[in-house]
Amino acid sequence: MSARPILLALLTLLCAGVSARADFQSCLADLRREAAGGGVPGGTFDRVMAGVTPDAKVLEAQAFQPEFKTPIWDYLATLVDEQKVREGAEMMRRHARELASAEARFGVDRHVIAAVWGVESDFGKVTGRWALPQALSTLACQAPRRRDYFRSELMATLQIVHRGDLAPEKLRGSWAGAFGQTQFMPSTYLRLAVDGDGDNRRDLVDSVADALHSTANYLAKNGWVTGAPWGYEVRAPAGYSGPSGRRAKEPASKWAARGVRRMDGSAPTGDAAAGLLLPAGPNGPGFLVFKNYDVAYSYNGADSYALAISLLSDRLKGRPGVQGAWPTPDRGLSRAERKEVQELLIRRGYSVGQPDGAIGAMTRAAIVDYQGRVGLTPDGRPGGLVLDALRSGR
Ligand SMILES: [Ca+2]
Repeated sequence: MSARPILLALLTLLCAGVSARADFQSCLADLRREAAGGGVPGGTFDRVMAGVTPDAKVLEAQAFQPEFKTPIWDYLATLVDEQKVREGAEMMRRHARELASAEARFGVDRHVIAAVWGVESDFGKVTGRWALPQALSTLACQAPRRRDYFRSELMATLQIVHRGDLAPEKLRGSWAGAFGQTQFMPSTYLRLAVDGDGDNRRDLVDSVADALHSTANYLAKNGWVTGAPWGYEVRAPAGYSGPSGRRAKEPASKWAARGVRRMDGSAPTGDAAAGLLLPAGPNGPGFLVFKNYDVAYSYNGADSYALAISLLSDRLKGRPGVQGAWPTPDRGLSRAERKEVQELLIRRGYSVGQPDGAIGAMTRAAIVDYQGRVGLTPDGRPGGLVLDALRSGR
C-alpha cells in the first residue's frame, strides 16, 4: 500500500473528528438558546456546562445490554441481604426524627421510605459517578435514540441550578441522569423534591431530611394509602394456572376461593383489590399485592424492584423475609457471599480486582473458568453452587 491512501484515510478520520466536534458545539449552542427560552440565563448555562465534551462511554453505557436477565432470586438476594437489613435498622435509628417528620407530613410508612432509600442509594452511599451535564448533553446531542428525552432532562438539570437548589459540582449520578440519595431524574426532582430540613433549598444530594421527605412525597403523589399494607406472601395451589400479575386485581376473598392461602394456612379475607404475583412462576413463592405495592412499583417500573422495596420494609419492621423456596437448585448470593466468592477465587490464583461483592467483568470471567474446571455450567453467574464448590476446596 502506498502512502497516499493511508494519508487520505487519516485525513477523512481527522475531518470526521473535527466535524463531530463542530456538531456538538452547535448542538450546545442550540441547548443554550432553549435554556434561555426557559428562563435560564446564559451565565448559568456556561457555568454548568463549562468544559463539557461528548463522552463516548455514556453512549456505550446506553448501548450495553446484559447477556442474561438477572433471575429474581439473585436480585432479591443481593438487594435485601442481612447487611442491608442491619444497616437499614441502624439508619432508621440514626434518622428517626427525619423519618418521623416525613411520615407525619405525607402519611407514608417510614419503613417503606427507608427501604426506598436503601435500595436506591444504599442509604446515600452509592449515588453514581457520572457528571450529569456531560452525560445528559452527550445523550441529548448524540444518542441514537431518545435524544428529546435527555434534552428535557438536561433542561430540568439547568433549572435545578438556576433555582438555587444545587451547585453544578453536585450534579453527579447514573449515566442516564438519576441522581442524589433518592435517584430522582432531574424532571422528577423539579416536580416532586421538597425541602425537609427547612432551609428553603431542595438538596437531595447532601440533606437526608430533604431526601426522605421527597421520597415520601413521591409515594404520596403516586397514591399511597396511609395505614394499608403492600401485601403479603401466599401459597398458590399446586399446578395453579389461573390469572396472575400485578394488574389482574380481585377482592382478596376471591383469591381464597381459588385456593390461595396465606403462609399460616389461613384464607385471604377482605374486599381490598389484590393481584396475585408469581414472580418465578407457579412453582415459586407467591404474593397478594395491594395498591401500596403499585405505588412502590411506580418508583421504578419493575416487579423485582417493587418486591425488593416491600420485602425490605417488612424486614425493617422485624418481619421475616420470603418463606417459600425459589424454584432453583442454585440459590442467589448476598453481597457478603459474593465477596467470599471473590476471595476464594483469588486464593486459587484468579485476578478479580479488589473483592467488594460487586461482580464485574473480571470476576465473571474467573467464575466461567472455574465453573468449567469443576464441571458446572460455565455461565459466569455467582450462585450457591459456585460458592459451595469453592468452600469445599475444589
Ligand atoms: Ca433543604
